Amino acid sequence: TTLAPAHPLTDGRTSDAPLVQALRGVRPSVTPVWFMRQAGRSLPEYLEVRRGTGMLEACLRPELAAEITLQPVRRHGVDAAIFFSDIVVPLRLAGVDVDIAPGVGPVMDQPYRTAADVDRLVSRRLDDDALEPIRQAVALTVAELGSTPLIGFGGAPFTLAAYLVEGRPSRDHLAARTLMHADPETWARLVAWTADLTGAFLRAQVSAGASAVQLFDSWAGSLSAADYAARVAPASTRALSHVADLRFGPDGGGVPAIHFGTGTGHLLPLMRGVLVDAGLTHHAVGVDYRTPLDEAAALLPGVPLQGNVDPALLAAPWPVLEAHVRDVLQRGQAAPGHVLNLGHGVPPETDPTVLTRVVELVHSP
Ligand code: 1CP
Repeated sequence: TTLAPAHPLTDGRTSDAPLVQALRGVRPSVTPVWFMRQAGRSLPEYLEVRRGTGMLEACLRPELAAEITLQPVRRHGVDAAIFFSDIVVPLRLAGVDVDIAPGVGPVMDQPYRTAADVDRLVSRRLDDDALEPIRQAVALTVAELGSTPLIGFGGAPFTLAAYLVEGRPSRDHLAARTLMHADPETWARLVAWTADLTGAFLRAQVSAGASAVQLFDSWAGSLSAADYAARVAPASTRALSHVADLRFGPDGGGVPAIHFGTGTGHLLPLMRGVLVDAGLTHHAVGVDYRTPLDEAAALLPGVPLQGNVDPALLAAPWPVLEAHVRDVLQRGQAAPGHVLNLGHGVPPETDPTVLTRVVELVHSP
């Protein structure tokens, strides 16, 4: 499917943007930088527009979602916008009773743990029509962004399944990891279903104008490499396959993709394999702060990397943070392309002027 000429990767708006170049393995003149969770509670302008509106409700109001997506781009001058939404939005659009509780995160009406629970869940379908607010929000955002690319995203099947099986945020995802072994067949049906849901969510964002995608497998680090390879990677490949046939521009390249998790030092080659198996040739692996980028580059020869400033250092004195950012930039030279980011999301109490200063440093080191 070659996308309409109006797509930003096709009409030239974002095809040479530093982020897109870095994800293609080319070193742009400046290192691109954006921050996971750059929208949200660190910004007073976010708290202002969110007042009185629930998280999921905000995600489903296109003008509001577009405005929140644009706020950190205007303020910090980052090289990419990340779509304001949540990994559980497609669950809600498929009719699952999920809410995002303030200060907690995604909470289900019940944990989905037995074969019967999973049967009921996977009988739900996500109608293409239900994705209309997502497409509208993306289109409104992209119309304002000009040459700054929008990154679309989705939750990886394991991370989504962890919330569904646990019913709420958990530390070690014990119930999910138990189900994977106690009833592998039910597990496989669950992650195939979450893969298709995230795949449809990603496809809606890319077809409406997103110039890259990021698959968040935030909790994959709790898995052994053997479990990840056997029980999770095939579903993640399935999720990303939903966007692999979308082609852009004269060279007909696929959408650039980033695969991110935390605590995944032992999984990096497998996570890269998911991108390759999905057929996404332009890609990067996201690395959290535990694995230095030069070590990640040695594990992933020839692969662009994203990361990995330690979010804890955002609250340290500037000279400490500055030295750390310079060290990350230096180690990032070991990869063919580097997108500077945090090792995980912006902590809500972060002083936003510090983020702006990091962007300035990365652009003029
Ligand atoms: O009311 C609020 O402000 C709620 C806080 C909030 C926000 C701003 C949540 C609840 N989600 C979001 C937006 C969000 N979620 C974004 C878009 C904006 C941006 O990055 O600037 C993205 C990419 C996500 C993705 C997301 N949601 C992930 C993957 C990224 C990560 O942080 O690992 C995960 C795990 C979630 C679940 C979730 N949603 C919200 C919370 C607090 C959580 C985590 C809960 C937990 O600890 O398990």
